[in-house]
Amino acid sequence: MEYNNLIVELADDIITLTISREKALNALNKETMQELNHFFTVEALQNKSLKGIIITGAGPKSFVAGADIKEFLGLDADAGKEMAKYGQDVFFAIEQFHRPVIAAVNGFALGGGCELAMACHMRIAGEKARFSQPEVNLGLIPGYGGTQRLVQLIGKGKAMELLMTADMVGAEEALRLGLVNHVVPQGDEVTKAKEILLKISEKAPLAISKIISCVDAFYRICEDGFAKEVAEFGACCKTEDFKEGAAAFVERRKADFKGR
Ligand code: DAK
Repeated sequence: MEYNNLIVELADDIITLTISREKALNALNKETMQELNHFFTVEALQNKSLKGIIITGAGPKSFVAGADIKEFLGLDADAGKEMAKYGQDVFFAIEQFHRPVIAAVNGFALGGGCELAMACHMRIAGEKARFSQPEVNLGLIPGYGGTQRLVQLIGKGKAMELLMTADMVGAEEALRLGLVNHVVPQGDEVTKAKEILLKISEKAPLAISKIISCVDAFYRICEDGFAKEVAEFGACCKTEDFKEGAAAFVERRKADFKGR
């Protein structure tokens, strides 16, 4: 399949998958989510000698700056729930992929971008990487698993703080929190991810796949949490605050939330 928003490059049996919407800081629009779904559930499964996948963002500035806010305008509760469920399923496909998937975070990883990185098996950050779940600025909550995977990775207290304040953390702080595995000089993220994938590729492939499914099994207890996230995301889409938050972003002004 030809992709409009993904660049797929194969070298040494490793695929580097670049999210490529640089003008929108690689924000995940609907089409990009559909392409990611096709890539992980169809195309990547056909490569039998695949050693692993690296996901990164096009350009010097951003990994993925979130879901595409311009597509949110006019989203109602049912469409919101449907979108959250679809996105969660795409990210489950990444999380459960049978070969290792590493996020090479080269810049902003915000909202859906941070959620995408967290769905990968590991994260390598460049020095300029910045992480945040800023959904509350838009009158929303994370919809692609952020309320669940952030807690899994960094623990409840700090996850509560980041989810409620929308604070951005830099690469070193992300390393300290356990959100990323390594921080490398800016521009070396893909190289470091490749180095790790080549090391893993010397190990028994079936054992590696089983590690992924067993570690995943530990977290399946959270399935209810993911379902709750979908339901509450849909509920947010009905609020006036959400309409105000999304409009304020597009109009480049501060949102005036009324709690309705
Ligand atoms: N969506 C759409 N366009 C975006 C974008 C985004 N998330 N982020 C940036 N852009 C666009 C900007 O609008 C701008 O485009 P033009 O206006 O020039 O056409 C271009 O990218 C460059 O951005 P800036 O001019 O703003 O660049 P700066 O360097 O000044 O600022 C920034 C960079 C990353 C700090 C800023 O762009 C920013 O704050 N971006 C928004 C970050 C954010 O709030 N992201 C969304 C997080 S919420 C859902 C499931 C999940 C989610 C939503 C729905 N459903 C199930 C329905 C997840 C939500 C999120 O991800």
